[in-house]
Amino acid sequence: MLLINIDHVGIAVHDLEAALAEYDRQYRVHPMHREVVESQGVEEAMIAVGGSHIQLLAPLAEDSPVGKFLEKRGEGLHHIAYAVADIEAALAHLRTEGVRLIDEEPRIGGGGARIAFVHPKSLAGTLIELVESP
Ligand code: MC0
Repeated sequence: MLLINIDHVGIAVHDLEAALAEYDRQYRVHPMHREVVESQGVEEAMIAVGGSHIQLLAPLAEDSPVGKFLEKRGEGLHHIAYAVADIEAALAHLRTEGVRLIDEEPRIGGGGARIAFVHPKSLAGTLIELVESP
């Protein structure tokens, strides 16, 4: 199991345009990539910061994961995504350690990356995403 780096930090927002305008106004940064990921019920915008990214996430529907999160907790830190070289090996390792996986198998996320989520109840109340870049 090797965490290569922090691929991105996901932040849930109600309004993507408004959040991007604030990032521009306050930090003078712009998204390098925007994408609707229907399978996850989100529109995402990726902002490059150093060697990593901030991922702003707006829900496509109220009953999506980010929609439910916003309703319960409001805007804020949603997940941390770690880059891994071999996502199947990483999931196998976590399974061996008895960690509660949300995704037993990788699925396709933004940018065509293979991703899998680990339940926030497994570690310090933090939703973790594993990312194997294409
Ligand atoms: C929920 N909980 C969280 C949380 N979401 N804790 C920390 N961080 C989060 N993001 C907590 C709740 O407060 C609650 O705790 C407990 O987990 C159960 O939550 P729930 O509201 O009942 O919701 P569930 O169980 O229906 O779903 C939560 C779960 C879900 C994390 C399993 O959101 C999920 O499957 N997430 C993975 C997919 C996802 O988030 N996709 C959107 C990003 P208490 O203590 O009240 O019981 S997609 C993405 O990021 C993509 C496109 C990409 O990077 O490529």
